[in-house]
Amino acid sequence: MAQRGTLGVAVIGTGKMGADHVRRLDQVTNGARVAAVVDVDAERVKRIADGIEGCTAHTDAAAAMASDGVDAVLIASPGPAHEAALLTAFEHDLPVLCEKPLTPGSESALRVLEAEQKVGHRLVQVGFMRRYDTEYAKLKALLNTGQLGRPLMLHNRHRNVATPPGFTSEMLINDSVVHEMDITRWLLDQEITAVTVLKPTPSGNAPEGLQDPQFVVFETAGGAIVDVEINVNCGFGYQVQAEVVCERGTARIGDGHALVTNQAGRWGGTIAQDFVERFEDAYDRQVQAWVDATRRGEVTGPSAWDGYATAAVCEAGVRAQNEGGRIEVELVERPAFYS
Ligand code: NAD
Ligand code: ISE
Repeated sequence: MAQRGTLGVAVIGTGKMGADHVRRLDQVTNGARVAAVVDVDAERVKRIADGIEGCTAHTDAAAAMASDGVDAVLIASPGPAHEAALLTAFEHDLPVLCEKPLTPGSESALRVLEAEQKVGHRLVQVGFMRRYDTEYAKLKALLNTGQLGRPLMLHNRHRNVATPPGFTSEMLINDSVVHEMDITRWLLDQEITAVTVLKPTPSGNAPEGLQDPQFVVFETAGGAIVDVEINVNCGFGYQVQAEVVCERGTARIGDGHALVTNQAGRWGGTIAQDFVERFEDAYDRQVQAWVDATRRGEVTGPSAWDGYATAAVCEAGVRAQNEGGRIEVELVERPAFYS
């Protein structure tokens, strides 16, 4: 299909991620412009709009989506606000890039799936941006060749420097491990069937009452075992690492060896300090791929089904965290619409 003109994007939510996406769409991405910005914080949204030619400021997402020049929507508001914004976008038949989570629970995610199916064609890409990270993409391509054989195990480490105020033990699953849920399903091309959460004595770095770190184990439909160290007050840096152990070999990413220095009797490098730095390239590639596909009239990338499936795994994960033991994931049958 022929490329359409410059894509006018409404960005909903202009906090840490939203402001970064506004900058990206304005300065990095080809073929797009920020047509409107939305935030419940009126001063913040006006300040951001004022910096971009032709961009309008709104405190109401519906008004922004109805405004002139808006062809697509990027949702970067907090998870609980996603469902309403998605349903409004569907009313206007607007393609959407929705930051993870699609919605914070499987019931609300199912409502989104039903609404998208009623529109009759796909509109949603979910912001599981790790799929666009160069290293993860290489790992996926290698697994797809089959040369390593069947994946048996996947080890993941997910470390953050420190948690923001209000970060809860459930958020280690819902906000952080949700990325490993998506990457496991994508790399192994299998659904996750059960979750177990083990809880070491909390780190002295963790705020009072926060169960951090946690050790999460997934079982998959094909019999692979996946573990995740989630450790969000490690203090030293932002690290995301993965090692797949297959029948005929292993493959590992995320060691951060892009630049190694030798100096004064020591060797080493630096560690990224947050996701915006570690995954800058992945966010850029994700948004460019979304803009390109949208201008071609296509929807690609992680779908609303991926958003629903991860929400269901999150629910099992939070139950495993609270109740202990192994909790099976409950998934509805995948509609043909998402095959
Ligand atoms: P944030 O708190 O920094 O920003 C959220 C912004 O949304 C705030 O400015 C707030 O005023 C605004 N807001 C709140 N309710 C709104 C509503 N109903 N309509 C419009 N604006 C509203 O949060 P954040 O860290 O930027 O996270 C935003 C989203 O991005 C979340 O879904 C989060 O899970 C996701 N996220 C993704 C990644 C990633 O690596 N992909 C990283 C961080 C956050
Ligand atoms: C945050 O919401 C993200 O999505 C980051 O990618 C993740 O590393 C972090 O733990 C989450 O809180």
